[in-house]
Amino acid sequence: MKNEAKHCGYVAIVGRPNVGKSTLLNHILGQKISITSRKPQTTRHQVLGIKTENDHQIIFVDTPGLHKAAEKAINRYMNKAASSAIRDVDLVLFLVDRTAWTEEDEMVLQQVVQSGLPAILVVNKVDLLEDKAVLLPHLQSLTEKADFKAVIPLSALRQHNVESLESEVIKYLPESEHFFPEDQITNRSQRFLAAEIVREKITRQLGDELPYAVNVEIEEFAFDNGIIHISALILVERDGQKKIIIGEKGSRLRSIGTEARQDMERLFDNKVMLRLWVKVKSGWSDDERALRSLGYDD
Ligand code: GDP
Ligand code: MG
Ligand code: K
Repeated sequence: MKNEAKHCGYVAIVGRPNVGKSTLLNHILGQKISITSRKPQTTRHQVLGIKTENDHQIIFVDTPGLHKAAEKAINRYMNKAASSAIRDVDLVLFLVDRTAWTEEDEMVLQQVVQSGLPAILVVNKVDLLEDKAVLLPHLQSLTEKADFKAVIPLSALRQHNVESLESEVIKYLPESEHFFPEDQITNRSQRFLAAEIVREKITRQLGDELPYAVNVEIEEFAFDNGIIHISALILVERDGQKKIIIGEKGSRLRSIGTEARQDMERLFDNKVMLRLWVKVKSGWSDDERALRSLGYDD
């Protein structure tokens, strides 16, 4: 056995909605613990992704994208979660999209710079670049925006160049005992992950009608006779939203349930029996007290 010093540290993954933060985290961990979708702001809660390899343990913090309008309570909560993730970490990974630079990127950049933390700029989705020649001058211009430790172009989805990022990241981990057992990949419970999976399927299958209006609570999570029995309650704000989720003769809800169950079986490596219910609970996204009781204050 080698007798090398152990290293362990926290790494925040920040960037505007939809740049690929959750996709990157899931692929680094080799497991789906953070939900992804084409719509912005699918990640509402702070999720830790833990990767232990040899003497290094990296604890990733996935964050909701920072965004401008914080009118509703849920938006305020999300902004708070995003900016608090930048504190108390050893390194920041700042994700941007291949060529576009937006006002939202600029906002996140300000937070990164103000934090004074070492930061690596990750330019994601390079697989979508038709003309690779535009990449170099773009990387050059990004380098000038701040004093980044490194600038790494990659594709989180196609898994291109993700290893170079990982080998760069471990340089910034302080010498420390590991905080988590080596086989633990997340701080979240199976219950929490089950709720996130249901929410992801709803977000993916439905149009923009239901941006923040949906919340999922796990009412039952029980292991019985080799099967995990899960009951999930889908809370919406209005009756119309309930109808959309249920769909024609329940078809939408069934298809959400099928996809969610398949993902759960893969994640938990076990047969799953999933029951879904939809209930109207009006105004939950604009009521901070209701948010607290649903677990948004952690
Ligand atoms: P987040 O909001 O920053 O967490 O972004 P997500 O991880 O949810 O990704 C948003 C969308 O971008 C999803 O549809 C992903 O499949 C897609 N995506 C993420 N990374 C890549 C990539 O490297 N290449 C391509 N083509 N799409 C990506
Ligand atoms: Mg995300
Ligand atoms: K997203």
